[in-house]
Amino acid sequence: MSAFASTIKETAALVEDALDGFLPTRGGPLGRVVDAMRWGALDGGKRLRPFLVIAAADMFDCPRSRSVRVGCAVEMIHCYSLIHDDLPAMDDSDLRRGRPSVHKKFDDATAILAGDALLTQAFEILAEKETHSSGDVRCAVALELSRAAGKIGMVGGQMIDIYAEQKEFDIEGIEELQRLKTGALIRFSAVGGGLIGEASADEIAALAAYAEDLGLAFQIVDDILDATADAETLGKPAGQDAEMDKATFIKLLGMDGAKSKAADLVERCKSHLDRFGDAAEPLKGAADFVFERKS
Ligand code: GRG
Repeated sequence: MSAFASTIKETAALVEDALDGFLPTRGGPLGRVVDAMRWGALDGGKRLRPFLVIAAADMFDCPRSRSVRVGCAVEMIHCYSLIHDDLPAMDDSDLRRGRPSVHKKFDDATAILAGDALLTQAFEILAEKETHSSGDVRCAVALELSRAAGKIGMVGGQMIDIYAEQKEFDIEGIEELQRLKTGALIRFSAVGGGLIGEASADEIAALAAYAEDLGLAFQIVDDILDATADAETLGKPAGQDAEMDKATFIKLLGMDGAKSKAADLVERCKSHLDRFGDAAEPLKGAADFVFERKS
């Protein structure tokens, strides 16, 4: 296993334990929503966003007891978005992370409530004193996450995406959509790690620049993986027929163009961290991981 793979595994285990503790099982109707939250949030996923929070916070010697909580908050928001995205009214997916999606395992109403409860619990965790002794720091993190998750962030991006199915996108349009839909939470993760570690404004700006390029690279790689999977299903070369009704980087740039843009973004995102020296190696490793990932 590469050094980076064992580092992300180690932080994922910390996050898994903390999420498990935040979602204690119980009986009755309340137990049903908690079971659905657990199904949607535990035991799966790469935990990339919490990794970014923890690795960014580590650079400023922030105690893990704090950064893991911020990592759990952003992972809860991410899992809520996946649960809602899988619903019949949105992407209508039966599977998530290799097993039945929450509405398939439970039902639509339970999936909606489980997503809502993960969303609200994320902010409960951030507001609690254990996250930071300073109310100002807790508030700054919560403000940043609410903006990243809401109408000027992920929800706004999802809205544009849903209503854009028939629209022609140019490269600026698709970059703007993805900056909101997937980029905003990735940006939050690095910036939130800086905030909880009490980084300076300049340091936060460098983390934001890193994460903005990383978020775009992440989405381009996601499009490449989707197009490759579609092509395998259709038995055609990747990029020729992949989801041509939907705006993707592959449609606009071609497979080779998309790969080269992702590679350039990954190199550029790492350069924003040069000022941090060796302390930034885990975040630079995350960028390579995003580029090389297979799922
Ligand atoms: C429903 C409000 C609302 C928003 C949904 C992000 C999103 C918005 C929907 C997800 C659709 C999707 C699959 C987008 C592609 C990029 C993406 C977010 C992939 C999943 O993230 P990973 O690869 O997943 O980090 P894991 O399972 O590893 O956590």
